[in-house]
Amino acid sequence: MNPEKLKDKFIGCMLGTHVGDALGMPVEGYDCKTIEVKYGELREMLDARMGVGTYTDDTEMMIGIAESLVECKGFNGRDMADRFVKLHDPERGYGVGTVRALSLIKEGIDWNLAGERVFGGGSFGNGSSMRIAPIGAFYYDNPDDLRKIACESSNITHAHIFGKEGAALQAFAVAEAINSDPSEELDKQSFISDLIKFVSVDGKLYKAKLKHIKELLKCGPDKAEVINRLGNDSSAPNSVLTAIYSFISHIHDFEDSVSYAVSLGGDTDTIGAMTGAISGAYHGKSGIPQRWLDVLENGERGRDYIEMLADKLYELKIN
Ligand code: AR6
Ligand code: MG
Repeated sequence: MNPEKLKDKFIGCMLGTHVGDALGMPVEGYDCKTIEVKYGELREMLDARMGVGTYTDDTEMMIGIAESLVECKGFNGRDMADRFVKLHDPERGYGVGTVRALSLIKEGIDWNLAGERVFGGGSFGNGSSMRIAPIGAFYYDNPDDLRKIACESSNITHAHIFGKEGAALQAFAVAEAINSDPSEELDKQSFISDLIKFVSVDGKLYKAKLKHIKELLKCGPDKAEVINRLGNDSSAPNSVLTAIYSFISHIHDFEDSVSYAVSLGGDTDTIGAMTGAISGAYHGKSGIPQRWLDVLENGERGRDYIEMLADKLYELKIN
């Protein structure tokens, strides 16, 4: 692939996470109908919580993953866990399971053992899938390593098999989007078939829902049908597939895909973030609307910092 295009895609999946997170955050927890009545199609960043364009735990934890990969020149679980703890800002709205895992790590429990203690056997929340974009990018050309590292990174906070499988599938969707050329017509059915092949024997639920996506693509369903079949809550099995569908059903336009994802309601910041990661990996930063990039928070660890991290990750990958 053309190096400039590849770099654009590395940056796109990480800024895409930030954009989707920031677009979805103000309507988190709203249902689909309420969003439609209040905002119609949500295409502008609203002012809420910490301000217009600010991110939540999704992007904060993604920054932790990217920093760790760059600093350690690859995966280092101890370092990644410590970064999650160091970056944790309670104002950003973390899930209860993740807060529990991070406090166990802070207390000195081994980084590889804390996750299992959450919810007695591990969380299957979408918290380890929402942050995974840098792993999808860094291992975009090696599905075996991608699966292994996605699962190990998930294990820090989300040790349940559905948590790990969700993280691996979301990372693989990012990787496949990087590998696809947006100037050529994408075969949507075979894109989903490749994801089905990637899912492990433990991920039957994910395989079944990917098959639903194949059917939904044929009939152009209404939003209620999509929510009913794929879900829109904060568990990984009820949100990763929703993001994949939002991307693939609006493949030609980054803005359409993320706006659609958020319009489904429920866990809007995270479904927006995961859709933004895949769509940003496909179209690159150049496919993200400038008016959205312009309003992203840009402090010490904001938009420019995320782009710089993506750039470093790309340099590490190609050298
Ligand atoms: N048993 C029962 N419920 C579970 C289990 C389980 N083993 N695992 C997860 N849940 P959590 P996250 C449910 O708390 O994944 C933020 O707003 C349970 O209802 O581990 O980091 C982000 O932006 C639990 O509260 O946190 C995302 O939107 C929920 O899944 C979201 O939270 C989430 O799992 C990510 O949360
Ligand atoms: Mg969030």
